[in-house]
Order: sequence, then structure tokens, then C-alpha cells
Amino acid sequence: MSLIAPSEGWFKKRVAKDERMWIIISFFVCIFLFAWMVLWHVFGKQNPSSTTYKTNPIEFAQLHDEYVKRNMIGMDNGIPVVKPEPGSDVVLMGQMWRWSPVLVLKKDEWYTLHISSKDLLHGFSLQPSNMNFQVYPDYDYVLKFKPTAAGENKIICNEYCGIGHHGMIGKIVVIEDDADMAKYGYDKMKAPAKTTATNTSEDISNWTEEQLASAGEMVYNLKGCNACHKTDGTSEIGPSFKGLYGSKIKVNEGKVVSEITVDDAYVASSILEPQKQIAVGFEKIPMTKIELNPNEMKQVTSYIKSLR
Ligand code: HEC
Ligand SMILES: [Cu+2]
Repeated sequence: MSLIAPSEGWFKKRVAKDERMWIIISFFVCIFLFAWMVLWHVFGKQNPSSTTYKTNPIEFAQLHDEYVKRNMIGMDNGIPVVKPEPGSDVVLMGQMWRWSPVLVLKKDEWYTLHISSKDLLHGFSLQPSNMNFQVYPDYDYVLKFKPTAAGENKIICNEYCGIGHHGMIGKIVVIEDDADMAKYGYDKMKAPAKTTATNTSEDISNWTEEQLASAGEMVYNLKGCNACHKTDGTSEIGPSFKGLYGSKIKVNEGKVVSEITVDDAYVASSILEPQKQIAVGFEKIPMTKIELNPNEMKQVTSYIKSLR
């Protein structure tokens, strides 16, 4: 209520002519803007119509792993590359600190992208076209997508997500035809051998050490170990795997520093209970617990073993 009550019957009093004109004009401006909320959706090429499904990080990571295993044609810088069929459903996952897989799409074909995060909030920012979406865990964000220009696009993470955020760069390569694959060095890629089943149910007891190691490399790539562990002797966030197996290293256990030899048990406990023994010099950034089933564990251990 205002301080001074309006005079009796004010509501029924006729408004002045010019005032009425403004009311009518502003009414139409409102209607015009309202209509554009809808029209912009259709003509603006800005707001994608979004379908979103409920999911969770474990379920989505599984979907991603299965999808990549079925479709990968090779690796690019430690990230699996897939070349989906036009019109198909494509899975793209953000996680600390990578986008996986690298997508090779055909120009002027439609794809249905399913995007989600394995851990925390990431930002999907496609460059140079500057399309931006937020990528939350627990939501499977569906994006119908038709690339209209050939070339290489980068996916930059635009939500700060920790120490490796700046390196979280994914790739969508758009090709005109298969001849374009050579431009990106994708023509000579080798799909991994089909010895990479990692389901718990599969019996791998008669696999050779070589098969185990090659499947283990797949685990290393799919589970994102490569975001923190290199295999060339350089240590980025975690220790390099090169020459790790069988070596003597110093670890912190509580406040006690001891020397241990890296064997199967130590590898397993490093992955399942990373906080128990922490490698000296790598205390700053903790490794997060990663769920591997016994088969995956055996394979990744063989892989580390093979990196002499
Ligand atoms: C977020 C980064 C990160 C990811 C992802 C990660 N690690 Fe680690 N890892 C570390 C850090 C940091 C250490 C050292 C501290 C420690 O021992 O916990 C470490 C230690 C280890 C060690 C012990 C090495 C040593 O010298 O003590 C092994 C083995 C290992 N990781 C395996 C793996 C495997 C296998 C994966 C994938 C399934 C993986 N890690 C994923 C960061 C990571
Ligand atoms: Cu990020």
C-alpha cells in the first residue's frame, strides 16, 4: 500500500489518451518479445532443443566404455578415436581431465550426442564455433548435431575443474569423405585387437601375458589413468608407469616413510586404496579411488609390468 491512498473510484476513471496509447504499445512489445522466445528457439540456431535423461556417473562411464570398445578405430594422444555411423547415437564423456572419445564425424550428417560427466561439473565449449553447454554428472544431455563445416574443432572445458583443467581439451574432427582421414593421420590407425573384453564374467586365466598387457593398455586409456600417468618416464601428476613395476620406491604411510618394491599387491592397493600408501613426492594431488574389476586389475597390472 502506498503512503497516500488513491482517491475513491480511481480504477473506473478513464485514463488519458496518450497514456492509453503507451499501454497499447507496451502490450504489443511484450507480445512481440514473447513470440521471439519461441521463434528464436527455431530460427536462432542458439538454443538447442534438449532432451535430458537421468543417469549416474557409474552407469554413464560404463556406457562410454562399452561404446568406445565397440567403435574405436585407434588412439590419438592417449584418447580413443571413434568414427560413428551417420545418424547413430554417440557417447561423449567429460572427466578430470579429458573428453573422450575423439569423434570423427561426416559433414552434413546428423548425429545424436549423449554428453555427461563422470565426476564433477565441466563445461563443453566447442571452438571455434563457440557453442557452450554445461555438463553435469547424473544428466545424460542429448544433443542432435549436424556439423556443417569440415575441419578440426576443439572441445575446451570452460568450468574450472581442478589442476589439470587447462589440459582438458577434446576433439571433434569433421571430414568431407574418407580421404580426409589422412589429413589428421587417422588413416593409419590400428584398431585394438578384440582381446579387450573386461567383463568380470569372462575367463581370462588362459590369456598370454601379451594379450593381458594389450587389454590392460585399453583399461589404462578407458579408465582415464592416462590423464595423470604417462608411460614415457615423465611424471606429470602421478608417477610414470615406465619401469615402475619391480622398482623400489619410497612411500608414505601415515607419517612413516618406508621403501617397498612395486608388485601386484602394491599396484592393486594403489588403485583401490590410493590414500593408504602415497608415493613420496606425489603427496600434493591425491589419486582418487578407481573401481576396477578383478579382470581389469589383472590386465592393467600386466600392462604396467610390460612397460620396462
Ligand atoms: C587424478 C589423477 C590420477 C588418475 C586418474 C590415476 N592416478 Fe594413479 N596415481 C596418481 C597419483 C598422484 C599417485 C601418487 C600418489 C599415490 O601413491 O597415491 C598415483 C599412484 C599410482 C600408483 C602407484 C605408483 C607409485 O609409484 O607409487 C599406481 C600403480 C597407479 N597410480 C595406478 C593407476 C591406474 C591403473 C589408474 C587408472 C585406473 C590411475 N592410477 C589413475 C594420480 C592418478
Ligand atoms: Cu574443466
